[in-house]
Amino acid sequence: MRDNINGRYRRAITYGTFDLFHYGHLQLLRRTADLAEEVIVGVATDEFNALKGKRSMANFEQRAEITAAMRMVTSVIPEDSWEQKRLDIVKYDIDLFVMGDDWEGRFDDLSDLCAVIYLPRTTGISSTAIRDAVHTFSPGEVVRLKDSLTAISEVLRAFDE
Ligand code: C2G
Repeated sequence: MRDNINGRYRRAITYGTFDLFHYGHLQLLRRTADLAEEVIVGVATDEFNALKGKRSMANFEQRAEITAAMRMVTSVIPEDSWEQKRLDIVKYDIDLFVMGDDWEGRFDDLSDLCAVIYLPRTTGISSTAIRDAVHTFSPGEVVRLKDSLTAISEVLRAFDE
C-alpha cells in the first residue's frame, strides 16, 4: 500500500458512463477528490455502453468533455472494456479505485493492486430517470397530449348538453 499524502491517496481512478451529467456524478467525483490528490476518470465509450446494454443520450465525446471540465477531475480516459481496469491501475500508478456502492463488491479483486472503496450513491437521481422524463414529455408529445385532452373535454361537454 503506498503512503498517503497528508492522509490522502496520490491518484484515484473511477469509471462510468456519466450520461446527462448530474448531481450524483458530481458528488461521486467530489468525494473521490476529497480522498485523493488526483482523479482519473474512465468514461465509457459508446461501443462499451452498447456492450453494457446501456443507452446514453450524449455521445462519448460530449460525456468525456463534460466530465473533464469538472474542476476535481485531473484527466479522462476512454473506458472500452471491463478488463482494462487492472491495466489502467498499473499504467497510471493508481493507489485508489473508487466506485459508487451500486457496484459494491464487484471490483474487490483489484485490492491486490490498490485500495478499493465504494461510496454511497446519491439517492433520488439517475441518468435513467432524467432520460425517461425527457422521453415522456417531449415537446411534440405535449402538443399531442393537449390536443387529445381538448378533444376528450369537448366530447364530455357534448354529453352534458
Ligand atoms: N452514481 C452515484 N449516484 C447516482 C448515480 C451514479 O454515486 N445517483 C455513481 C455510480 O455509482 C458510478 C458513477 O456515479 O460510480 C457513474 O455512474 P454511471 O454513469 O451510471 O456509470 P455506470 O453505468 O455505473 O458505469 O466499469 C464501470 C462502469 O463503467 C460504471
